[in-house]
Amino acid sequence: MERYYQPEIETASREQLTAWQNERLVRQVKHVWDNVPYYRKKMEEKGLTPDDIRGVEDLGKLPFLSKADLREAYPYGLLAEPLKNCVRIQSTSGTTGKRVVAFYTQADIDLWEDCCARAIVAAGGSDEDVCQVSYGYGLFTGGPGLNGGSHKVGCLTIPTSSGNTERQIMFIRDLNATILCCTPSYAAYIAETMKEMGLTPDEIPLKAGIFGAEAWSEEMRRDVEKTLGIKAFDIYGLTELSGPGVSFECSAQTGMHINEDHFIAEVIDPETGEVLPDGEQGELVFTSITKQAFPLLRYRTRDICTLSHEKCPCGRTHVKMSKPRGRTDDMLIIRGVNVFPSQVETVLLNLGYGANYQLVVDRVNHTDTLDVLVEMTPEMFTDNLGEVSRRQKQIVEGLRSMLGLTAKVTLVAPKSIARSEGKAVRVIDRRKI
Ligand code: DLL
Repeated sequence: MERYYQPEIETASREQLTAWQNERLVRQVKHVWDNVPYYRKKMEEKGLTPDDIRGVEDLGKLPFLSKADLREAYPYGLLAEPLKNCVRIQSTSGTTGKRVVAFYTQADIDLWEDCCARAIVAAGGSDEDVCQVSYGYGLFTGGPGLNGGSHKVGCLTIPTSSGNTERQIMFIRDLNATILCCTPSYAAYIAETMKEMGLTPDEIPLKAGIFGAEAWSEEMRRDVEKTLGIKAFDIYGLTELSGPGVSFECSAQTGMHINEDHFIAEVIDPETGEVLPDGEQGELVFTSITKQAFPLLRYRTRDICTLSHEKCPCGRTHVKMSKPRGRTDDMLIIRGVNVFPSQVETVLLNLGYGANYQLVVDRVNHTDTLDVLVEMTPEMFTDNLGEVSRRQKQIVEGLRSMLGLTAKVTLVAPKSIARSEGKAVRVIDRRKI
């Protein structure tokens, strides 16, 4: 029997969802117009007033917001509530340029935690469960979001944060954690450490994992499901919209339900801005219709995926997004060919390697080069050069048929690529240095 955290919302009819979206969008546009001069100016430039937006069918008239707008408006330019109404900020890691700082009222935190609670219940969680939150706590939204969701569900929450992997395993075993929340790359690292400690999946009480914050392949899902003896669920979100829980996977594990009572999703052609139909791949754009302090209208995420309104066996009615392949800005263009790290991951896991790899891109004599560093598993580690060369050729072939590109492959010793406790660093692009 499928269980839901908020059944009346999660299984609402399409008519009901549209009615909520119409009413909330109109209210939100007015709230932004009245309180965010930055966005009001953008609307005025398009000759729009709030009266032009009467419902979801008018969404396409509104201007887009991009990361560049967030940088320009930093820190308070997109704030829609007086600071005295705000109770928290969260922030992105900001590897490029200025950080994004998002503001929350107590109501914003509540709706965010509800979204995370929906994800935990969809992964089979209840007040009988022990939920270990091994996402980082602090400015990153992963820890605080799932912590709040776990409380709402009534799970016993273990707020380990990330890092100290042996202690993570000790808590999982001693306190019988049944649900693990962390990035998929950290889940793989925890699984690897358990194996080194001589533990088998049936000696670990976990039954489910809620993994997100970075792109991960279906092959990686199968791998962590096997090595941890769990069912692994994807969860998606971004700081700009609240954090984890914008969408989450259900028992069907075929895409993530977007919480449409709070976020309206569109997929657009990143070049032209044209809205694409279901099934066509493009850039995901979100409009938050219930957030008070930091409401973003038509925010371009740069994440690439497709949408589907097909009926889901779990009974949830909210639209599903496919696993994002990665961001437009993670996409490498190598000798004119588009490459996503997740495609390389698929090839490697299918050949029996773990998810420990790195793409090094450079430019030599005006030509792009791709060197894929691949870690051998301890079982395949050998100093037999013939065997190493056979393996390298096999990977080169696999990459050629997946990417249509010849890459150099370097096999490296087990444990020589740094492990990640948060989001893994998969690409080193020397062309940019
Ligand atoms: O990563 C929020 C989060 C925390 C989501 C924990 C899930 C679990 P940011 O640090 O702002 O927020 O990064 C957001 O990460 O635009 C995507 O590119 C990527 N991302 C997040 N979840 C997924 C996922 C958090 N499930 C950015 N699959 C987003 C692929 C993901 N990419």
